[in-house]
Amino acid sequence: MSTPNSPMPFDVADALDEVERTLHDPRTAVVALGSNLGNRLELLQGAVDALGETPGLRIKAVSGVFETDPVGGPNGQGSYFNAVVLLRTTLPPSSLLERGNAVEDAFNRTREVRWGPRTLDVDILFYEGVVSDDPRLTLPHPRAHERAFVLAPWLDVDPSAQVPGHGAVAELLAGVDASGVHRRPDLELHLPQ
Ligand code: A4P
Ligand code: MG
Repeated sequence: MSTPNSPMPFDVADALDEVERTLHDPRTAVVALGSNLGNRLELLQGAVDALGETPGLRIKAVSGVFETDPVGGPNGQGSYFNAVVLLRTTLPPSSLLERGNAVEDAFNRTREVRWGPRTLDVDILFYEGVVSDDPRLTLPHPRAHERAFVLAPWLDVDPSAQVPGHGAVAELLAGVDASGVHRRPDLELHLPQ
């Protein structure tokens, strides 16, 4: 039994608190999807469905589909389809990242060239209450605040969204060049069945 004079070791108590907290207190998270190889719309819908099947994760809303000029990477890449998903989850951030990587792998994502063409990219933009500069999982995503291909679908799915440390998504989007980002009103993603 722990008394004020014989507390549990600090790190164990902290870890238990963390598990307890996430199990009972779902958090909002925001995930970006991108694809510029293969059937881009089917790939994005497949990612939404696969995320939606994850235990401890519920998708609340999905943005419109945006067709976007590639930023960075080799010349001659095709345009991307980008979208953003708003979700609630009891998974801690590290498990959400693992799940995102597993969904990428399920759609044959390979990683030969940084910023090169990809069937599917799943990035965590935001996880409620967590700021981290760990390179394995940086939160908020380190480039989200400067990228129109992320900010435009993020604003679409959550007009009041904020990027911690950077400000409102609406204001950030107004300050970047969005000329290569076009909403495709003829296309849409649906919530998982
Ligand atoms: N990582 C760290 N923080 C995060 C996070 N918040 N979410 C680590 C996801 N992953 C995070 O990612 C590399 C490493 O980042 C992972 O091991 C993970 O632990 P990756 O997906 O393997 O590689 P990547 O996607 O090529 O690199 P990166 O740095 O994620 O690239 P970006 O910044 O995502 O850019 N142009 C358009 N129009 N649309 C796009 O979607 N995407 C990119 C990729 C470039 N240009 C684009 C688009
Ligand atoms: Mg990525």
